[in-house]
Amino acid sequence: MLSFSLFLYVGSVAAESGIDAWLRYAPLHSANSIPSLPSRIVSLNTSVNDPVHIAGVELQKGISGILGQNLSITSHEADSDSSIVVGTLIEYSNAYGHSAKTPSLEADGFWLNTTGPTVQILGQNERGALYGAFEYLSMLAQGNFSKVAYASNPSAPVRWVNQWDNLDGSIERGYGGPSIFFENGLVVDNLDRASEYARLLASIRINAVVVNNVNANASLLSPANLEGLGRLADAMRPYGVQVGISLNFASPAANLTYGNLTTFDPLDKGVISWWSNVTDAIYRRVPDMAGYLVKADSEGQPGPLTYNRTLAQGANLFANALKPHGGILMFRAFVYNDQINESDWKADRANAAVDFFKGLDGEFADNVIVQIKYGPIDFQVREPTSPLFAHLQNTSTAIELEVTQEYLGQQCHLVYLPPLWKTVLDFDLRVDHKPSLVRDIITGKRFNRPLGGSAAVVNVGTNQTWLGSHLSMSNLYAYGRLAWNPADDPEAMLQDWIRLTFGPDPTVMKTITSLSMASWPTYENYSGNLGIQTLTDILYTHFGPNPQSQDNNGWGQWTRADHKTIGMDRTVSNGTGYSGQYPAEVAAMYENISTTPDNLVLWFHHVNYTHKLHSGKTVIQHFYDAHYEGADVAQTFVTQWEGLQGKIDEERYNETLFRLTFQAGHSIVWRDAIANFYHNLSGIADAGGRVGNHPWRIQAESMTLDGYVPYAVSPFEAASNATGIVTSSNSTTGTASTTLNFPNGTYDLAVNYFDMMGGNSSWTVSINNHTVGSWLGDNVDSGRLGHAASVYLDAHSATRITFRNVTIAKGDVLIIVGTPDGIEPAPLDYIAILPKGVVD
Ligand code: GCW
Repeated sequence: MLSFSLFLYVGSVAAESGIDAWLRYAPLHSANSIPSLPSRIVSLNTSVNDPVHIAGVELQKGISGILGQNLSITSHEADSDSSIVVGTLIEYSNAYGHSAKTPSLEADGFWLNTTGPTVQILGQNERGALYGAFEYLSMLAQGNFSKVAYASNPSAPVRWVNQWDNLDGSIERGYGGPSIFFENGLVVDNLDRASEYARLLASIRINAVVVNNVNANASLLSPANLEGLGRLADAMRPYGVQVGISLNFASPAANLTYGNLTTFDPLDKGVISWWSNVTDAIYRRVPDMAGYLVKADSEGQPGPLTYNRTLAQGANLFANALKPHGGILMFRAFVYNDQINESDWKADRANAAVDFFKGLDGEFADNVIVQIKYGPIDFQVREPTSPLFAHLQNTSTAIELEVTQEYLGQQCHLVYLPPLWKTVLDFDLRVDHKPSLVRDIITGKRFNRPLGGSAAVVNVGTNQTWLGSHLSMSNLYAYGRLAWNPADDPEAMLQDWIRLTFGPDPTVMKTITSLSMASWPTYENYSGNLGIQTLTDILYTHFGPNPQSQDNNGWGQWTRADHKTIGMDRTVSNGTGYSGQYPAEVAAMYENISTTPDNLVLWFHHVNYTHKLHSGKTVIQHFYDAHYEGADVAQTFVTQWEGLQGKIDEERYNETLFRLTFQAGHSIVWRDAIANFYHNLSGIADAGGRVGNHPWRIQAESMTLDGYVPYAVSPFEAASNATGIVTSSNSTTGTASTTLNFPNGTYDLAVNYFDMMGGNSSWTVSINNHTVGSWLGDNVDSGRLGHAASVYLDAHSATRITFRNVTIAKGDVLIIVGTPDGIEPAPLDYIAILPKGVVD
């Protein structure tokens, strides 16, 4: 027995690519406490594409992996042996001649009973049976053999994910590689990854995937693509995952062979019949298509407003075509004018959704769901709850979340999102002075709506890790859990995910819990504070810092920062009136600065940098302190992770260490950029004396340069001292040297360089002709970091590499030799010689 468990243990630290995510079915270590399980699986449906059959196969596979027991699958109870019975309630009563005693189950719900010799896993439908099987396997995989008997029902019928996949195979805001669905304008031939994705999604009870980008290409409706969609739907159907598609509103007039009208007016008879024909054609190939998702009149997408029709008239066009087939129309509330004028004090993009939709409540067909982003702007690090949730009382709604970390570090920064999502799901809008939690609104409970639920933009790609980062998968896992039960606890969900993904080791559990739970507050600290938004570059990559990109353009993600003041005045009394979009109690809280929480003060109020927060700090000092604290904590993520060496397989250990190390360096880029920007703008010194003060740095431009020339970086705050160095041509090597004047000792040597798209420069750093290290600037070109890349020296390309424990003596000569490649001129910013414990 002992050698057996040892064998299991060794097996569990073998290299893992991440492809199995939380469905690894890794062998349990503590084989001695495992009670005996039933000896067979009774699967009440044997047709290979039925979720019940899949459930049986999954149980067999899982139990073999987790417990090393090989169970047979039969179609019905052969003798009186104990078994694991899986099927629908109806299949059960047909097979046994009596109905199972279960509490009432809703569509997709299941009953799990492990109390008797026979384990019952019974679904209200096929999908429910599969969900129950995954639930049981999740228990076993976590070493939980307790006797349970309970029913689990979904909070809402719509538990969808959206993929922003383009037909050419790229993914808008995707950081895990190209599409698993499309390439070269068509659905891919090999749909294995699509099936595997469906399996993952089924295990977290997601029931539909919208497979293409909301910025939709009309050629998705070509005959070849309809055939492809059919294959996609066939690949996912066994897992109970339905396919949905995003539509381009102007498709009927698209200049394509099958779009042959001159109008896309939603009230035009030709347009109406065009859509109903197309819809019928799709349902002939995909009889269970979930429905459509439509982004209209937003960010250049066509919509009904072109013809002075309302958004409801636009939505109902599709809803009516879908109705006979039982499909749902998800209509996005993300409608706004992206050319508003900042010189108008009352202009406010945040007002748009309520302005556009409020008057339409009740005008949408009953199979329409309005899909509302959690906040009024766009997936920022913190936003107040979208007030639209309070206004649509006769319309079904769903919340839209983003698992893909568009504004939140693009999977290169660890951000566990459920605590952020919970600020919205658990928010009480106090409609009519009654409890009105967002989670009760979207599930239909608060306003008695038959439909509703959740959608999350996920954007997995062909990367073996799915999202590009192992740790980011906790967000997908927890999204599914919250879609099923939005009252679930973020930390508890996380810990289930950790046990399933990395095993039960208590240190692993403790460390990943601590990193993940600290991650969102940390990212908020070094990105955008007090409700000012993420402060990333909204005009380019959405990745690194660029606070000035928020203002002086029509996108309306303004901060209104000048040399004395900052923040959007969204009050009714003096501002944009946005706070008045909330029901009275909430409106009153936000209208008044004394009752507005600090973490949203700049969202609602325009104040001096010296304004005192409830915390007692000034706004500007809070900015400085938060940024330093955030970057400090991000450094500890690396050292905490290093405590897990040997406790996690090397592959996932190293890949995660690489990302956390990148994050630690980039958090300093963020810290410095934001702190310097506002320091420069306000002229107010940091009471801590840190901003602009870097005693351990040597600026590259102040070294002795040969073949390197100084380069003024834009925006200025993206480089230390606003300046970097680049080789004087793209083909000549450069040398930067300096004599070190630090006390003798052991230091960490950090080098800040720029890793641009379009070249893989190389560098070697040496001290007294002794090489300390060499590296290649290939993180972005190789795709190792999947974030949106930059072709400039800026805060997106700014990267740090650290060599630890370098012995340095006064008078040592440090030389960096840089060799350019492609368009990348071996750019450098500075070096830092860091004594133990110093972060700079
Ligand atoms: O967050 C923004 C993104 C766009 C996206 C848009 C949307 C698909 O920057 O890339 O477009 O929102 O949600 O429609």
